[in-house]
Amino acid sequence: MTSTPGHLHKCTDATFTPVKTTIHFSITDKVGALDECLAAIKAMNISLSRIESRPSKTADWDYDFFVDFDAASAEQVNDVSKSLEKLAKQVHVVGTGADLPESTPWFPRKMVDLDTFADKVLEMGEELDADHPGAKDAVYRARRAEITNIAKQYKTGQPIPHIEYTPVETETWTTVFNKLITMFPSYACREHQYVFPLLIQNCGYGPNSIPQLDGVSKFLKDCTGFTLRPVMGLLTSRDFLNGLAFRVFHSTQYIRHHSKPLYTPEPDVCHELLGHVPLFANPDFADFSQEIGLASLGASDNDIERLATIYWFTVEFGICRQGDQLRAYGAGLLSSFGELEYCLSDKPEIRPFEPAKVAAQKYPITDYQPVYFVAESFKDAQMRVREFANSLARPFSVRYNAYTESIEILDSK
Ligand code: HBI
Ligand code: NLE
Ligand code: FE
Repeated sequence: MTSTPGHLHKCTDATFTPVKTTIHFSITDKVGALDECLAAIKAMNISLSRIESRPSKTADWDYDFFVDFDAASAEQVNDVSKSLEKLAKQVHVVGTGADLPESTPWFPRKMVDLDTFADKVLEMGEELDADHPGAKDAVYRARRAEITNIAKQYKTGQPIPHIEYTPVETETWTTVFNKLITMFPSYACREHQYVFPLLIQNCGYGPNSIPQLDGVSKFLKDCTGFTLRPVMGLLTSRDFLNGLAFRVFHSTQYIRHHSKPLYTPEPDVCHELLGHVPLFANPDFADFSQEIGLASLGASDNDIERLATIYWFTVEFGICRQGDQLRAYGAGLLSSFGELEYCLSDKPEIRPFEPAKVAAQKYPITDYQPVYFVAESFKDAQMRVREFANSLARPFSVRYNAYTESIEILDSK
């Protein structure tokens, strides 16, 4: 007779096939606290296949642990949970494929799920259409269609195709680039200024040609794990924010109309490359952006609206205090020569950054902002947004597993 591994003898439930199970528990910072929990699991003759830790988001100095094992029976899961409850502060069994409440809106669980966003772009709003300087230019529209077609075909994991930009397009870039670099030293936040020379060195940033998204995406991946995905145009707020949960930034690849290089209401490659990219290379900013993304997964429509507004007044149009000066860190400011100067003049209204109030603020999308919110520091904005995101009503919480590029559902906050 061949011998059976010891733990299988304990399998009492004949109908139960081994199920990969995750248990989440929290412990207070104390010498040996984790050791005791692991000893209890060892005593049940269970072999763990993974253990991960993170500082708790709910209590200072607590730590969350996630352990995986192949459960031989439902009873065994129960036993582990019971024995951990004696040692740890909170214990949650995170069943594989935890059930979500039926009212939960669909959200991407794996990186490839982002492929479903490809052709779901919003039409240019009427407001935008009428204002758009390229609306009546047939050549411009045809070129846009050519470039957006790349995004339409794009699938997860593929390299982003290079685009050979025309002389007219390159000239628009040159105008924008040369104007903006005169402003950055006195208007951009220090995080932007730190990364910009690295983009010149590593990604072909410069006045003479438009950098390719592919190289920029690889650079960001090395810095913070963020990657770019080409997109046809505006996604819904929900889809766009959901992408951030995966550290994916949806980036347009076309350029604004040459007749109006210093302001456009829409995202374009100047806005993405000069405004967003430098900040996504910053680790704290990357964490902060992903935090908004994670909060958006399965959120109610109402909460999506609030998160989108916070996104708008931070990632897009945020200003911050650095030393005794105000500086821009929002991409919509950093890519617009006109608005960058305006936002730090005495014309707009400046209010303190308080997420609950920011979330309710109305804003125009085709004109300079009448109101900006100033973060006392970059870190401070990050902290406040995290707190706000944690306060949203959602009967489950999520985390991103970077190894499997997928979202794990925790059945409780
Ligand atoms: N879609 N492609 C794209 N780029 C954005 O910057 C963008 C978007 N959809 C919505 C959006 N931004 C924001 O205005 C917020 O609603 C999230
Ligand atoms: N107004 C910005 C610019 O001109 O670069 C783009 C903003 C996109 C939200
Ligand atoms: Fe943007």
